[in-house]
Amino acid sequence: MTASSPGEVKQSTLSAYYEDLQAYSVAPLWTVYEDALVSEPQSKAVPYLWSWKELRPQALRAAQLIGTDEAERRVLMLLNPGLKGRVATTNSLFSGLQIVMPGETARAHRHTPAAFRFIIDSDGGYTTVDGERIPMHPGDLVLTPNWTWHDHGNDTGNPMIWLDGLDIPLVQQLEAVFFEPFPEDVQPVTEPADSTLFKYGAGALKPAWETPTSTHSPLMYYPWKQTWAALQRLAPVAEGSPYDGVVLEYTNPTTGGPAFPTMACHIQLLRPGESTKAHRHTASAIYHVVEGQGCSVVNGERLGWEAKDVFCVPGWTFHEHVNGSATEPAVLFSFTDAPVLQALSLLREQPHPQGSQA
Ligand code: 1HN
Repeated sequence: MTASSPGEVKQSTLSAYYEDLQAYSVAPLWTVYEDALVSEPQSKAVPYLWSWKELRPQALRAAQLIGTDEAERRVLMLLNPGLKGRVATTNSLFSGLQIVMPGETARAHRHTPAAFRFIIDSDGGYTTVDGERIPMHPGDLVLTPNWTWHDHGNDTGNPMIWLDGLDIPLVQQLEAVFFEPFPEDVQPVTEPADSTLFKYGAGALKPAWETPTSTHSPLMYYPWKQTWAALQRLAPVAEGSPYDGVVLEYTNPTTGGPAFPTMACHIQLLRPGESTKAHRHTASAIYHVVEGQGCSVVNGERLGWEAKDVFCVPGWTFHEHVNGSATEPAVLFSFTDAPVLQALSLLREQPHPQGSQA
């Protein structure tokens, strides 16, 4: 038998001590200190792209297999491969593809996670939000903020598919999820058509007789017609952002701030042949390709995209965008958790030291 060295004796004494501590629900900080206080964020989420060509048939298949009478929401969740076991597309954001077939409704409910729909395929159909029936055409953005009643319906002859965006991973982490079904399947329509659009969607003009007090946008509907017109007007004349091209934020018209206290939504146009510089920020982002083709380089990885694909950029990962066409624009819709980080003084941004990734 060989005698234990002083080092070995110390190790086994420490191990025994650490084991004893477990009985008190206590652990030594010094063994995990470097894991807790990293020099900079290292997201477990990975850059990833979900292909529309692959997923559209799977959404249609879901519609054959299960009805909206059985599934509260028929959504294909876009789950980040780096976040196994979580309902999350990035650490704090969720996205999914929802399908509603002709004649179907998705019953009314409300929840504390905030949500929006960005419409991909539809001939119409609607979401009713707190009594207002909002139309859903491709490119439209419809908000269903924290605790607003919402149900969806397809009164057209063709399937509707849209991108759902929610802050549910964040709200879950905060243990603040509440959910309530509406007493009936469909909520009554009590508001005139386009009521929030007429009140709050008139550009620089807003009602002077009242000030909405909610922390989210009082405007529930951002029609594609207006979004597209704004991009078209600006693209030929604007300088744009070095990182995002001609990028516009969907704002809360009463504050000029983000649409939700937890999520900001943007639309950006990359002009023909445009490629952006690379930067990174602590906010994570999910992108949907409205039109065009190209690629984004995320953490050195090339994500090639075409119309209707979805991809994610985890927080603090360098990213840049390339329009792959020399003649056509590329248009990306995106959402981030920047408002949360901003509110907590945790939003940091850094340009890539070389301008772009090799
Ligand atoms: C939800 O309630 C909807 O209301 C969509 O349409 C997607 C994803 C996770 C949890 C709840 C909806 C959802 C969701």
